[in-house]
Amino acid sequence: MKTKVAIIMGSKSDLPVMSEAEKLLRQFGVKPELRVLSAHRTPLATINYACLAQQRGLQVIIAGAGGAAHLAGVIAAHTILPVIGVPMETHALKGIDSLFSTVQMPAGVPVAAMAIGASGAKNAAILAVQILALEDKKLQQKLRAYKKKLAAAIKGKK
Ligand code: RP5
Repeated sequence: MKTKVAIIMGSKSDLPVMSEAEKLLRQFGVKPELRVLSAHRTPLATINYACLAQQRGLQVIIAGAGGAAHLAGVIAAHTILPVIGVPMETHALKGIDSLFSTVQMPAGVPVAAMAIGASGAKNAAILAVQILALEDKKLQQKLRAYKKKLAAAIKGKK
């Protein structure tokens, strides 16, 4: 089966957080491809990847980056695929820098910005599954089951 979801990240140091997205996607039976691509360190490779993504069969791109986090925006500038941005927590500004860089896209080039860090990575995976589920009844069932599990889990908490 063709890979439909990509998880890209600005540095290998983002992997511990972005692997949360991978784990969750795999729970839904979606196997993503992972790439380390940087908007400022490997700009040409990043643009090339974004330009070819759709013709390679990808349907959603999740992009995680920290600091001046322009990765998701640069990817979104070069593809018509939906791009989900995950702001990494940072040492200097606790991820506020990443959040603002990811969320404040000027009109015309949207990035679906998630929460900072692991919560954002997990939500990015669920949103990607929701996008794929528009045309996939099995994924719709899995999403319903997932929501039921979430509801059951809070009852178990004190
Ligand atoms: C960003 O700079 C990356 O996405 C990462 O979050 C941050 C720090 O990168 P390293 O210095 O750890 O490679 O481009």
